[in-house]
Amino acid sequence: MKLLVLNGPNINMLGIREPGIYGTQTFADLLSLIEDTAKEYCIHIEQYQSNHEGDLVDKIQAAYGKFNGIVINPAAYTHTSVAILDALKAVGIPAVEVHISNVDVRESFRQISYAGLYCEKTIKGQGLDGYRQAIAYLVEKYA
Ligand code: CA2
Repeated sequence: MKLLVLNGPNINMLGIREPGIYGTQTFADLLSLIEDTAKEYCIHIEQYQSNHEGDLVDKIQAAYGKFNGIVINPAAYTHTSVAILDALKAVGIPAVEVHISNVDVRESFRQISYAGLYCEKTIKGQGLDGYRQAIAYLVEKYA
C-alpha cells in the first residue's frame, strides 16, 4: 500500500509558536511519527509539505494511479481552496483530512473545509496523533 501525506502552509513551523493551539511538537517530530507509522504497518508513505496552493494541486494530480490513499492537512487552504477540492475529486483517491487543532471551536472562518467536502473522514483536535489515526483508518479500510 502507498499513502501520500500532504501538509499545507506553515505546518513546517510547528512547535515554533502558538504551542497552546498546536502543541510543542515540531515538524521534524511529525515526520518521525509518519515514518514510524509506515514501519508499523509495513507500508510506503511519501510526505510532502508546501506553502503553495498550486504545488499541492500538482502533487495531488501526480498521485493519480500511484497512491492508494491520501492524508491531507491543507492548513489555511482548508478554508479557501476549491482548487485542492477539485484536485482531490479529479484523482478520486480515498482521502482523510487531518487538523492538529480542533477547528470547530476556533474562529468562524475555520468552520468551512473545502477539502472536507471530498474526504471520507476528518480527524481534528488530536494533535499529531491525528495523522497516525488517519493512516490507520486508510490501512484498515484499503490495504
Ligand atoms: O489545526 C490544523 O491542523 C490547521 O490545519 C493548522 C493551520 C490552520 O490555518 C488551520 O485553520 C488549522 C495552521 C498551520 C500551522 O500554523 C502555525 C502557526 C503558528 C505557528 C506554527 C504553525
